[in-house]
Amino acid sequence: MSFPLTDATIADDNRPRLSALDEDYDALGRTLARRGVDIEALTARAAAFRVAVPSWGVGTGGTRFGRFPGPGEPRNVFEKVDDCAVIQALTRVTPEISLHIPWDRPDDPAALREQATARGLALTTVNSNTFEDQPGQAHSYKFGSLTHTDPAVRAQAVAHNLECVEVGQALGARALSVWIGDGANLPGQQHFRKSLERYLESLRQIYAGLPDGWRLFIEHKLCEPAFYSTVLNDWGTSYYCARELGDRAWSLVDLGHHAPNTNIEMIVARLIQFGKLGGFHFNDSKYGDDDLDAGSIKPFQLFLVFNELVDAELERVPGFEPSHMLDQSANVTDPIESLIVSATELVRACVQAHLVDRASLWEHQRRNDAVMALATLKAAFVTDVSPILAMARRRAGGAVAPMATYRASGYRSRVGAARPQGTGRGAGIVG
Ligand code: PSV
Ligand code: MN
Repeated sequence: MSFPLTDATIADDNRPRLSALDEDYDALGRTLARRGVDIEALTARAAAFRVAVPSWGVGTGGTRFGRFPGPGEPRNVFEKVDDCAVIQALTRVTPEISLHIPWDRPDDPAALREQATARGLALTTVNSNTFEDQPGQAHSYKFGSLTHTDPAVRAQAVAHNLECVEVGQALGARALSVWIGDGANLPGQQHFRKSLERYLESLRQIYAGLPDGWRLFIEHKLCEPAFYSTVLNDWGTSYYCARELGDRAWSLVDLGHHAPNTNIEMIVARLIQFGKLGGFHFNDSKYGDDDLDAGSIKPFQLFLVFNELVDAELERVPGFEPSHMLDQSANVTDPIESLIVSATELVRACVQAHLVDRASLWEHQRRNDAVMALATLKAAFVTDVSPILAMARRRAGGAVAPMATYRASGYRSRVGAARPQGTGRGAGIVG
């Protein structure tokens, strides 16, 4: 199937929207100038924003009650790369993919890398999977993987992670992301301290196998699939482990992995301050690890997270270089559309955070003027920066109106016809 979203087709679709965009952009530029803000600097920041798309996000996700795949689900990693390329062609902020092994284990890594490169994409992070059993594996992960009581199971899980690194090297990746489902379902099932010791012992072996220039991300999660306790349950434990492991180990914050109402922006600030914020899995949630589109439920929280990130960026905090990744599951939407929306919402939050008048904010903080401090944040948050996002995309060759251009391209119905289903495994997160 030929790739329908070329620079030329996107430019054609942009054309009738350009004069309105110019008008809106100029009007916003004048408004911002009155606030002492240079719109061009914000547009440049929007254009420089990057977030990696999860290979597993382009398939329909599911819950334990079922999965309802849509037409044209990618049947293999090559088709996933094609779908990711559509998101990048339209948004121009997603030139990276994070992969999940074994879901995406390529028979021919060189061919996969070549295809990604041809589409202008890089395969930057590999995620290991010891949270489910694979056909033919010697030991089960039912009672844990890297922290299992049986050393043979731990050795198998360590070996899998090292294999992920090997595959990642062939693909040009530079980071291994480790999330384990290990934990307990009932009080008394697991010895808290011993299981964490086993976690560290296993991770030290993985850390020792990291190639030069690689980073190790460890991802905490308070529950699920273990519903009483998990081994790497929170950011404090993650920070402790990352510090124990060494300079190349970092904490990864998945927004959905916290109890409802947790102050995630403060966790982000703490990890920045302690020099261990490695990156994010962005998504949104109402109740648990809902994996909803970024910014769909708590856009103000997303803005506040970016407020911390931008604050650190502007202050040039040493070693501050967090990886942005999406990790979401589309159950009822076209996954490509959801990922486009999420990527856009991240850029929006980033640009809005750059609009915060920091000198005023600090002054209000110094004077303990809580009302004005919040008002300063809100002034940035309520500014509609859509023309900046659209202008940044247009100048980079992307779509002024990505969703409209995507729908007009007919991509979904084309892949629906070109990818008969029924073979291979589904592409989305399993329920
Ligand atoms: C676990 O809930 C998680 O957030 C981890 O990042 C996994 O790798 C991913 O979801 C996919 O299931
Ligand atoms: Mn995650």
